[in-house]
Amino acid sequence: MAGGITQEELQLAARNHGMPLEALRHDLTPRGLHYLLIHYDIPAVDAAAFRLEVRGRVGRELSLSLADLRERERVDVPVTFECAGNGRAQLDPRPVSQPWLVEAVGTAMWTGTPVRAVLEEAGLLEDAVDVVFAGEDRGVEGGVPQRYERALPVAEALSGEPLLAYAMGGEPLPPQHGFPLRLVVPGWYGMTNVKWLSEIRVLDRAFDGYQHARAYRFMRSDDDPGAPVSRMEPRSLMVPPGVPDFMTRERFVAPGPVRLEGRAWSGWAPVEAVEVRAGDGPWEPAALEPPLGPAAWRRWTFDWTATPGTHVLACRARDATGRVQPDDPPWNVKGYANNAVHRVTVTVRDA
Ligand SMILES: Nc1nc2c(c(=O)[nH]1)N[C@H]1C(S)=C(S)[C@@H](COP(=O)(O)O)O[C@H]1N2
Ligand SMILES: [Mo]
Repeated sequence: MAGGITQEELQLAARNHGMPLEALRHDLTPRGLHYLLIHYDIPAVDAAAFRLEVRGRVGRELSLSLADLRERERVDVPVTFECAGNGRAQLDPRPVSQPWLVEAVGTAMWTGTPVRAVLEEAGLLEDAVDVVFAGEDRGVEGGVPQRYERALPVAEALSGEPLLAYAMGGEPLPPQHGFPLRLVVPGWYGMTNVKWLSEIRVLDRAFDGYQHARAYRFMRSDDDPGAPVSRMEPRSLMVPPGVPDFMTRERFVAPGPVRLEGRAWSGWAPVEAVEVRAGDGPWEPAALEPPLGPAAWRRWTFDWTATPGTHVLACRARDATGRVQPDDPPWNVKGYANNAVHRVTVTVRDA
């Protein structure tokens, strides 16, 4: 499957767009340029009739309107999202699903209220194990009819970080990003951030729904149960310098000094270093700016002197756990977490 993509992959790619890499220039991804991933259809949710139901292994069930949620403690946090399938289309053989190259990323200011206080108010029973977050959207996946559901272990749900978000960039969520309410879990891959959220269900056992048991696992073969996908691996991307060729998107740059720039993030620990390499040259440190927040990307810059010829520019990030972007990450069946070094081919010539 190294060859051309199928009509079905194209159908997915036309619905689910990435962030144009030039938008890495913005601290917060402008509305509409944030990437988008929707497994089924965007559901129509009536905000006036909306309730968030909290049930299961709780002392007291809750039913909260949007007004109830807006009256609670309000938090604004910049959070970088990345789809777990980002980089999938660069794997060989290519896993067939949404064919992302490297652009399934974005950072937004999310506004909402902490999950923890809502769970504390409901009162988790002592046997609580997993907290399921269920969306209003429905579909069939792998032959299994379902609504989109993901869970967090109780300790993560109570960590204080996960938010019930009703605004993005200071405005109500747009339909495609989960109107009127979504979960936001800093540091985890995108699938965790359940959109069109309408139910929180506390279980006394590990959640075994489709999006845990079958999807979002690192599998080496079709019958490998695999380990679950959770936090984002470190990644850096660069704004492609110069101007593109329309079809190939190869870059053309004039000779002389060029300021390269990009962003880097990791869901495991702060990014500590970004390095840049031109052609077969050495890896050299980029300058890092402070992160926008503990769960958002950092800007980096690197001054490069462009000399005539064709060069492959590369960047890689390292986080405080020591995780580094690999040249070639290990392959897995569903194509998750391909955080290979970002490479951009540039031809340097006079304009
Ligand atoms: N209800 C629901 N939530 C969902 C999804 C979905 O299909 N349905 N897609 C998930 C996936 S795979 C990703 S990567 C993120 C994407 O969020 P965004 O479209 O707001 O960028 O939403 C997640 N939340
Ligand atoms: Mo995703």
